Amino acid sequence: MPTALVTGVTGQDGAYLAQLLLQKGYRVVGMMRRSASSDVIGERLRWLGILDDVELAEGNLTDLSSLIRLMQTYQPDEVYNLAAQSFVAASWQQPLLTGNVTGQGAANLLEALRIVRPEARFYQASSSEMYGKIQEPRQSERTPFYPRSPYAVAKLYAHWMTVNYRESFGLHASSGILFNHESPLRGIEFVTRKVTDGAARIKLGLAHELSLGNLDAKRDWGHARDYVQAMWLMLQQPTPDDYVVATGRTTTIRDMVAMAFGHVGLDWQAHVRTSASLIRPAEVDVLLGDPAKAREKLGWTPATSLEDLIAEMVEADLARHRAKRAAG
Ligand code: NDP
Ligand code: GDR
Repeated sequence: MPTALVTGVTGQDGAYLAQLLLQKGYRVVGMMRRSASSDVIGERLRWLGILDDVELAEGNLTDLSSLIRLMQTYQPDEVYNLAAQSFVAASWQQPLLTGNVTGQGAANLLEALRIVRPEARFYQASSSEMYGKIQEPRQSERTPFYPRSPYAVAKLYAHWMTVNYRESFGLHASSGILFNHESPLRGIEFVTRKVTDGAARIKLGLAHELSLGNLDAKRDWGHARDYVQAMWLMLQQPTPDDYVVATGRTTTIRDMVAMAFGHVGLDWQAHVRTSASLIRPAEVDVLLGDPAKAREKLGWTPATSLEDLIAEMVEADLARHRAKRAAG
């Protein structure tokens, strides 16, 4: 039974990846940071019904010794680095922490791997945010990067460290440049979930309006459940490489909002207002990925349309609020 070590296992992707790896017969060790609220940690794993199947082990990307200890204890065959301060907007409020966790943290993990477990295969969660100020209308593995936030700058460092450790030390280290992917397990601060939760609350009479920022930005959105498959496929290849993972379709925030509100029969314009406080200091205006390489080399294609994704998220939020209401 192969062993996988997943950092960020309590996050959206960590939960779906753990589920996929368990289905494939892996022993899954999930790294989580210590929290004073340990009773609520693992909610996403519980939602997927796999909390008891994942071995949770404490560690922190900023603490190299904890990473070395995890490598020594579990001797993983595959290491997936999903942990990060992942909210772009927060990265302007906490730029140094974002650099320490999202950037340096990945380097710490690569070091632990190189020192203790160089034969293990490594996945780095790179991001389409690295493209930032767009240089080409469709972004592929060959498109130049131009990061537009402290988060994206940190991700770029982690990305190049992954490439560098592959080239310097011959590690089987791959980087997935993933475009936005969402699900009912998406954090509530990200725009899709904020919108599906808002639409559900307004539909149920729990709220009247929703404040959003820039409605003109465009994103290439897919389903997290589909995207974790690509992560796993990358580590099954004989040689490590970098891959764009995207749907190849881009949609404005405005049209996504209309989709979510339309799903519950509401006119979004009657409920959504824009707030200057939610506009970012620098914006990534449009992202549109070209997943041709992932399709050709990994045989990966996205299975879920944006319409189905948004419908699934709205339904999950309706169900959550109804359950809360029923529980009093
Ligand atoms: P989430 O924000 O849902 O999860 C982030 C995870 O990182 C959480 O488990 C969090 O733990 C953990 N974490 C944060 N800081 C530390 C730390 N110092 N040490 C250990 N763990 C820590 O992100 P997603 O699941 O959406 O994304 C997974 C990865 O993919 C991230 O690296 C993200 O930047 C990247 N990415 C995501 C995309 C997306 O669209 N979702 C697209 C491209 C890249 P806790 O629960 O304690 O907060
Ligand atoms: P993003 O996702 O920054 O692309 O990063 P997010 O959902 O936060 O923003 C997407 C776009 O929506 C606009 N927007 C708003 N965003 C939020 N969060 N809240 C709002 O009220 C709002 N109104 C408009 C934003 O300005 C932006 O243009 C996500 C994260 O998962 C990263 O970790 C990951 O690397 C990238 O996707 C790919």
